[in-house]
Amino acid sequence: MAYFNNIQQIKYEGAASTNPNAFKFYNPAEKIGDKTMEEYLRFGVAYWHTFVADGTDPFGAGTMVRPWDKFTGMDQAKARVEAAFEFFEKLNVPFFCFHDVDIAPEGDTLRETYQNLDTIVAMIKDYMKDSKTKLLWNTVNNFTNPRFVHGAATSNNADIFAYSAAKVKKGLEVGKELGAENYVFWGGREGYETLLNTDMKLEMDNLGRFMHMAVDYAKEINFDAQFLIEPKPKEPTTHQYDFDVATGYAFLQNYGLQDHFKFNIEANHATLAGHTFEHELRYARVNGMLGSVDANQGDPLIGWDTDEFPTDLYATTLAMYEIIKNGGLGRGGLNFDAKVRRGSFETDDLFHAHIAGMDSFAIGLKVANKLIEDQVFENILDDRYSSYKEGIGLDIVEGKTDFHKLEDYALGLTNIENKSGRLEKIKATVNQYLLRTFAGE
Ligand code: XUL
Ligand code: CO
Repeated sequence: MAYFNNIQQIKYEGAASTNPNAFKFYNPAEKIGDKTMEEYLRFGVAYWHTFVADGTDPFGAGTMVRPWDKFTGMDQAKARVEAAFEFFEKLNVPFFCFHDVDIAPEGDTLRETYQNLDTIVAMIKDYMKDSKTKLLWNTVNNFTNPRFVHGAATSNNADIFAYSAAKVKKGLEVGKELGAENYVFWGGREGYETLLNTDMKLEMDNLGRFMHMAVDYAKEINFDAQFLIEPKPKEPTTHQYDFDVATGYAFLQNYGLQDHFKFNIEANHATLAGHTFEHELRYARVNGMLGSVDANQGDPLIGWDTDEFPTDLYATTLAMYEIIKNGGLGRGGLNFDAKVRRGSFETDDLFHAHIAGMDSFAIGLKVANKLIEDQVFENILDDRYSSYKEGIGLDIVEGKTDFHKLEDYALGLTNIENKSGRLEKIKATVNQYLLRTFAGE
């Protein structure tokens, strides 16, 4: 059965195309530096937003009626798998991602939930045999069901800690079965509302214990996926333990986990934390911790996680700059953790949204590559930090100074000069690159 009858294979038609169902900039085989666009961009479709979400928001019911909604229960889950693989093929995406509950409904007992999962996982495995689309990552949803009201691994209730562990154990087995490249931990309710009833130390210690058990079990079953922590500062809890990359990195180091994890960085989570997307990517990159990306964007006027498809070219350019400087994303990718707006309720919107996101990252990749070829930021930094290349600056970075030596030096200074940071000139240069990269100049 076909679910997207009116959509043909999405192809690259170039910047002048007016076909809404074509790529204007994403040309998978095109070489950018030493890799193809497809190798750099490693796009993934998020199962939950694309095949499960229906546009429900806190004030209104779902607006989206999908072709698979004529079924319910396991029949609907099976229809979603068929639709998903048709969608992946038509869009020509290399990857997809899911939570356990996205692919199969929960049963009345954990055992029944496992059985539902096994049935759908076998079906997905079968479809993957004839598909180029692979599993970028899977995870488990330990936050939606009311049992997770006080958290999962950080719940005050030890039974919930155990239940959460069982679900992650199964998630690791599913990831192995489907050859997942990564396994993601987003601490949905791993945080707290108020300290008035929270033992922060016990909760964080338990989270550390939980992660060690996950690492151990993956080793036991020879599941060699890259483990990723996905930071988010708030929502659903007021204080999430994995607030941002820096906080997550401190947690990993504190519990001796830093060699087993990298980060999955989501743009909208970065902005919720009061950072830019590129700040989080840079923090991870310079610490060797950049693993994968949840590619979306937030609304600057709204203080929650709107998960929009990424279309801000300035942001995609600066993100791709970090990714190229990282030598690519390795086993990671760019997962569209993004949903069509509630008003974009027609099924065609799913294609248009992904095309918009893929084209925006393709533009970002080309512009960032040009900026790097011309060493634009590298030259700016070279000049701006030139005081560390000679004299006292060189002594500082080579570890040849102490406070006595620095005081002697400072006392001898008669005239200190600073140079302009030239921010406006730099921003104008980035704009020039954005506009000229596609003008062929
Ligand atoms: C929630 C979020 C999740 C994770 C996976 O904000 O980003 O969907 O990506 O659990
Ligand atoms: Co995400």
